[in-house]
Amino acid sequence: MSIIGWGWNSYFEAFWRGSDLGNAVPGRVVAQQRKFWRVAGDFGECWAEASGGLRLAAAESDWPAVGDWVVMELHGADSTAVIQEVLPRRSKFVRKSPGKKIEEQVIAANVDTALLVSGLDGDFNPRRVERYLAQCWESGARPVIVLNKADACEEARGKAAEMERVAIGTSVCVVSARTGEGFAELEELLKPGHTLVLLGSSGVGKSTIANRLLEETVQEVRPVRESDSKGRHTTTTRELFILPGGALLMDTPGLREMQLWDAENGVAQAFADIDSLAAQCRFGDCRHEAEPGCAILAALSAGTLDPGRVENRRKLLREQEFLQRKIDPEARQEQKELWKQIHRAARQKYQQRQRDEGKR
Ligand SMILES: Nc1nc2c(ncn2[C@@H]2O[C@H](COP(=O)(O)OP(=O)(O)O)[C@@H](O)[C@H]2O)c(=O)[nH]1
Ligand SMILES: [Mg+2]
Ligand SMILES: [Zn+2]
Repeated sequence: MSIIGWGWNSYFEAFWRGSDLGNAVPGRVVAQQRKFWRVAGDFGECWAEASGGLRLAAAESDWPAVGDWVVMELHGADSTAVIQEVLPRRSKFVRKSPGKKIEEQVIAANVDTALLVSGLDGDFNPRRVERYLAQCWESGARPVIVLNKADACEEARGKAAEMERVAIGTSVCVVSARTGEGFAELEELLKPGHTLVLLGSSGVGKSTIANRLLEETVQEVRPVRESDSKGRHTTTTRELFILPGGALLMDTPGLREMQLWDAENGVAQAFADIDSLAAQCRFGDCRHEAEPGCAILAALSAGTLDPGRVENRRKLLREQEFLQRKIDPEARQEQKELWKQIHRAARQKYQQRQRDEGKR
């Protein structure tokens, strides 16, 4: 498979041409095992380790993640290849790394569409989906909500309608990975060279969906415990696959917790309906608690706004405030500037290329 088949495009090409890379080759990370990465490219596939320079990189988020495009040097069949550099990411789905450390963890890099999967069984939880949505809007990938196990649920339509109320700006697909119901709608999202990632708790059916889309059994599927409908954590290596139609699909292990990383804009976007209500409150500094003329309180008492949703937004904003006090403000600003520069540079290179091609 060529790098084009693995999703290489003008965005990455722009960074590739711009650097002085000697005889290195590009490759895409398809799996990770501790400090080794499985990389695919024009050369085929091989395992690679990080160069000394990369190993000195301080933050966990600077390490290669599944979906990343890397610059690597091949050293023949007998020795491990070496990853020199991670090319700038076009998008990245992240979370706060679990535990006390205030650190960003990259779950999936260079994703176009994120399939946020829930089960229509015991797992169903719109509040959790709001959390994923916020982080997804922040990531640069487009979210699609997938409700799986329609075959095991009597009131799938009702639950879908409930989820649609949190799905501002995105769509909700009701599917069954067991029967194939609803898959036509999913398959419309699969375009050659596009990368999709399956995200969601353990046991919701991500690997079963992957197997069905792959038209073969590649990912291990384990029964969920009946008592709490939670799956055991079976997917130990994340993997990136090429689907029969040419789209790229990433399966991920179930994320036990999904604490947001810096996602101020993502939270705003996920709750855009509430923000636009807030703009109608009589007082500019309304806290939506007891103030007269509060549009949010009015919507709550009219029953057009879900109190659970308002409470969740408050909770996520509090988490953001806490996090932002903890993240080194200088590092945070640097990161923001870096993203701006990356996107500006990519845009300029792309526009230059368009002009050059116009002249030819
Ligand atoms: N009834 C039903 N069960 C499903 C469906 N999809 C997956 N499952 C079951 O849910 C369990 C967990 O599936 P798995 O794909 O491993 O979930 P993952 O942890 O999200 O990858 C397995 O027992 C699957 O057979 C579905 O559409 N309907
Ligand atoms: Mg799985
Ligand atoms: Zn208000």
